[in-house]
Amino acid sequence: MRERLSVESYVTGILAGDRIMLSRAITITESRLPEDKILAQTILQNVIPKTGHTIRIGITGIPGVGKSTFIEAFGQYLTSLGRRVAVLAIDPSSKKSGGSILGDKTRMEKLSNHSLAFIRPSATGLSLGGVTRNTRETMLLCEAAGYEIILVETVGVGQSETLVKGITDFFLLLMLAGAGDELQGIKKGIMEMVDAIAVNKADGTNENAAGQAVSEYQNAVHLLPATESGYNVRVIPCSALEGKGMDTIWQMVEEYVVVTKSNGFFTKNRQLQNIDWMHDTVRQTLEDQFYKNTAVKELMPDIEKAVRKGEKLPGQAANDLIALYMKSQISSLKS
Ligand SMILES: Nc1nc2c(ncn2[C@@H]2O[C@H](COP(=O)(O)OP(=O)(O)OP(=O)(O)O)[C@@H](O)[C@H]2O)c(=O)[nH]1
Ligand SMILES: [Mg+2]
Repeated sequence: MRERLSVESYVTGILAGDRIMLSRAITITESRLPEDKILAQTILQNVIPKTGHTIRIGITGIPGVGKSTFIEAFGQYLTSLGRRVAVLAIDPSSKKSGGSILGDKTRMEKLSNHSLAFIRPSATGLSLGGVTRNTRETMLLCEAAGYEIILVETVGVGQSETLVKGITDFFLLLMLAGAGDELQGIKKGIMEMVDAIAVNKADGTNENAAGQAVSEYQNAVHLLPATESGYNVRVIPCSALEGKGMDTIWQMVEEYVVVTKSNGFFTKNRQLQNIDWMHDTVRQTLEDQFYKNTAVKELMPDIEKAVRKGEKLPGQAANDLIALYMKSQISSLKS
């Protein structure tokens, strides 16, 4: 294990915008060692006052739609305005591949070398819940280090969209012209979750088709119920490859912030996200403790066997395990 520094060293380093200290602190939040968990919480506690004055943007869309290319282009646009940008990924599928954003660093070559940008590949080998917690903590550390715009790419399909939606302020869906609506998540209700839609690859011979798609999605968006945020979802074309539309998208984000800060939604949404974070942590912690419990681990093979054979109902088996866990907790308190 790498040697750990004092809490002060990390905190001072992060607040001074030291990228190495930031990276090392993120690594500590990713660690599963109990002493690292305590250290990570202490670091976070100390930097919390410096976080939050930021905009968190989630970016989603089917594989190949151009999310990474978009982040490279959008990130460069933002840094050209002098803004500091951090890029993170939610990647529950990275167990095998080792994190696809890592490979993406080549796709984000210019951005990753920019002094105003910080790109962090997602941790590997974590559970879905672990990835979310990690991204939340990484986000706060980046904010404390002075990154004012956080871009979160969803990697992998399914639950990651909901997870990213649950930790960001503004949710952008990238789409393609003529790729089949069902495939792109219209049926999955993603359109109801988004704050803006950008039809990507609006360049070359694809430009007309993209324009057509923009009108179609505009019509589709009008049919959706009014948004809770009070901001009207807009649909625009863009080309991540050519860097087109980046200014319009940033303008939309800024408008969104103005609207939702004045009607109170921005703050309310973040408050709810924090409540969710707390509940997630409770669930996660209890689950971890339960499965690490020695008595539970000892009984597990037998009880699984009984369930497999149909000798015990799953619910009953679960209750037995929980009762055993509680009993061992009580006796450990007494001793
Ligand atoms: N013509 C054109 N090609 C693009 C554009 N944006 C991305 N591409 C290309 O589309 C391919 C996929 O782009 P990525 O940025 O890797 O897409 P992604 O959504 O991050 O993909 P995953 O991370 O695998 O889900 C690459 O070959 C890009 O060069 C664009 O605006 N126009
Ligand atoms: Mg990508």
